[in-house]
Amino acid sequence: MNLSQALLHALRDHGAREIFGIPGDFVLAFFRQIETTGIMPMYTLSHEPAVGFAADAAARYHSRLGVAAVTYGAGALNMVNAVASSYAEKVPLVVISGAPGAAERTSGYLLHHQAKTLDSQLAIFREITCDQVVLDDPARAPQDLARVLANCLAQSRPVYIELPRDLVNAPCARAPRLTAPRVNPDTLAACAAAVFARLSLAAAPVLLVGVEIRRYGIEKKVARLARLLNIPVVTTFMGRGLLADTDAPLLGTYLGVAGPAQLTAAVEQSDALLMLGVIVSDTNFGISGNKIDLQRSIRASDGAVTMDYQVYPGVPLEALVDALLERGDALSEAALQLQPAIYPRGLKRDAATIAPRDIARALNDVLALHPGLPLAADIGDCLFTALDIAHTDLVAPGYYATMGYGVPAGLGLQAAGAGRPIILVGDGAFQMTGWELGNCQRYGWDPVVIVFNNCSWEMLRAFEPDSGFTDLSDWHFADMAEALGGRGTRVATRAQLGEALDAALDRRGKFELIEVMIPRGTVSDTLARFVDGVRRLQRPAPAVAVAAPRELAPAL
Ligand code: TPW
Ligand code: MG
Repeated sequence: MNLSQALLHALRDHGAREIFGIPGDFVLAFFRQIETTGIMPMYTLSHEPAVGFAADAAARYHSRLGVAAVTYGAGALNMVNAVASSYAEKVPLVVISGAPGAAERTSGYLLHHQAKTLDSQLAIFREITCDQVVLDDPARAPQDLARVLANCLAQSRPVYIELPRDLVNAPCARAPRLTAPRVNPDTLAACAAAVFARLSLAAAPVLLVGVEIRRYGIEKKVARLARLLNIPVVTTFMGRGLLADTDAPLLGTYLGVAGPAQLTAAVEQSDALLMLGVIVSDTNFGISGNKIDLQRSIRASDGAVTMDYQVYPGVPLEALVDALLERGDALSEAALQLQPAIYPRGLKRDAATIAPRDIARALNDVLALHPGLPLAADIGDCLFTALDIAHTDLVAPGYYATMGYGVPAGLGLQAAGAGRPIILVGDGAFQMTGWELGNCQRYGWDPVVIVFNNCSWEMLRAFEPDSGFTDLSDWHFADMAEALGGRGTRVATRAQLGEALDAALDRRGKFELIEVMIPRGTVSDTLARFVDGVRRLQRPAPAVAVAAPRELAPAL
């Protein structure tokens, strides 16, 4: 086999099932190999940020490698923000970039797409990936590929693979699969015993779950553990959508002062908060009014467990969960009796204007009829609205918070076989990547896209109410749908919204764009509480009270 086939087989052997990309001359020969070998299907999009977002969403949904293939310089550097987002949110994304061949490197010319030096791109990607390889030696390539892909999966972070274009067809052996390092059984046993002891001494243990439980494919095990221990489960903001199709005793999502008071109190007052796979970010914890004492929590993430000023290194999340399940011990204390969140249904189909909470109600009606539809959300009030939608799979940039994610992520979900997605996106974010919907016609994708059109960067207006710079004009997005191969409907009343959703879900084969007109200043209840909470936390604290540290105040 040749080097590009070795690469494609290695990707497949490590779990990848599709490639997203945009070609360019430095990567043409590789794209030809992708097409002729048929080892995996390839989907091309229009702009590299979307390639990264689509591959990221496919990886998140299936807990497997996502692959983004681009050309050198103009292509790869266009994808930096998407890869940074995957790095921050722990997504195993493989970036493959074409590159100049050896003879070109020494030609004496500056090469097109070259920024500073020929290795500037590698240096930039070093900062936002957990491992890198330049495949400039076909003899070493199999081992290097095995290492890089194993690290991508083990650390659940992006990796960077550079493929010089003169070596695409060079003979190369198949890459091996490395075996995972053994977990030290003594460390694991001591750790599991300590965690269990700590939980059994607690009066009010709570299990807080984060995205790592999805990344490592252990949601079912975590649900079993929660039932065995009989402790209530809460997701972080970033972890919204986790455990959606399990019977874990799920209460809802922790959002500090912006969340339901009872749930916030349960998390903040817990004397044993077991945090499994949680990213300790400002969006997850910055709006904690009664700041959680992280030192008193039990944290398992990034391959280690930390509690009571002790660190148990080399204990992956799954190993800890397995060990606790194997003990098979339940906690003796009765579990906290808390009500799970209730998600309102029954859209009022009248002539009133539409508020974000009406969209949540309408989508809860849809999900009751079509359970399991996955959601892809952008950042903006659409993501806060998603918190009022019943638990279902959700991909969203809840921590890194990049705009432009929603539409391409939805396309990535459908390409990867997740079913027909519902995409939630604001008008500002839609201006960034909405055009990507034009690619649906080529592949038969038919997402339902809900554009929250408030003619505004409303989330910013919420923080800066008197600003003029947050005004956007009315772009009439529904009118563009047909030209892009879809169907568009613009709605301004609740009755129209209900009808448009019914019709969109009845039809298949083309994307459906529902442009929901929302009066400026009308935001979801959660965003209103969030803004209010951030304002309160940012006010100087009275001398005796303990305030959230400045760096934890969210700035989306
Ligand atoms: C790539 C900063 C965060 S939220 C927001 C901006 C500009 C406004 C979003 O407007 P939209 O939604 O989509 O109309 P809504 O509900 O607020 O009206 N550039 C990038 N990412 C981020 N997060 C920003 C800027 C931002
Ligand atoms: Mg907007």
